Amino acid sequence: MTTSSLFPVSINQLLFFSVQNCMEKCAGTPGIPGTPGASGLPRRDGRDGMKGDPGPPGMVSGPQGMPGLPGRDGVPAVKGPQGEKGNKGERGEPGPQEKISLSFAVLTLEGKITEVGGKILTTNGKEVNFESTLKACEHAGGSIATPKNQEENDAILDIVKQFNRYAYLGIRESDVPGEFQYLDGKPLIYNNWYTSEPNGKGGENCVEMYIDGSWNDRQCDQYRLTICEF
Ligand code: MAN
Ligand code: CA
Repeated sequence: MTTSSLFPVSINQLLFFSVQNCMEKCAGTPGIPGTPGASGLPRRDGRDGMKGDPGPPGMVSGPQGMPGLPGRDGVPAVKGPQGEKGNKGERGEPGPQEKISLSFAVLTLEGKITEVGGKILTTNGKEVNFESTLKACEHAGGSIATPKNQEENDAILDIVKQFNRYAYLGIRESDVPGEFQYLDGKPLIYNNWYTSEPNGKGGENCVEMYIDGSWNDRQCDQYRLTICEF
C-alpha cells in the first residue's frame, strides 16, 4: 500500500475514480479558460420553443372527482376458531318416537294402558265375542290378554274394574274336557279359577274374568270387554 496518511484512498481506488470519470468527460487535458467576450446587442424575441414534458402529479387536496371503481375481492380469510357454545334453543316438535312415548304416558295416566313386567295391556272399550276379540287384538299388532302370574292378572283386573265388564282371556279348553291351556297349546302355569270352576265340562270352551279377577269357563259367544296385550 503506497497511500499517504493524509489521503484516505489507495492509488488504485484513485485511478479507478479517474478512469470512470474520464470515460465520460475528459478525452484530453482541459485548457486554460479564455477571457469572457463582451455582451452583444439585444435581439428580437425568438420563436416559441417546443411544448415541454408534462409536470409532476399535483398534491391531493380535498374532495374531488368521481369515486373510483370497487377494488377486487381480497384473499379469502382463513376460518377463525370455533365460537362459544350458544344458548339452548327452544324445544322442537316431538318426533314419532316421542309422540308414541307421550301418548303412552297420557294413556297410562288415564288408566287406559297398563304396563306390567314388560307387557303392555290396553282396551278399546268394545265388547265382542271371543273370536272377534282375537281378531281385534291381532289387527292391533298384539294378542288377547293372557295372565301368566298374579301381577298380570291384577293388571287385567284393573281394566275390568274400570269398565265394570267381564273380559275374555287368552285361554281355551283343550281336547280334554275340563283341561284348559294357552292358545299356543301350552299348559297353564298360573290360574285363578273362581270357586267350583271350571264346571262346563266341554260345554264352556272359553274363559272370562270376573270383576274380582277370578276366572270362569264360559261359552265363547258372549260379548266381553276386549283387552289386548303387546
Ligand atoms: C253360572 C256358573 C258359571 C257358568 C255360567 C254359565 O254363572 O255356573 O260357571 O259358566 O253360569 O251361564
Ligand atoms: Ca263355568
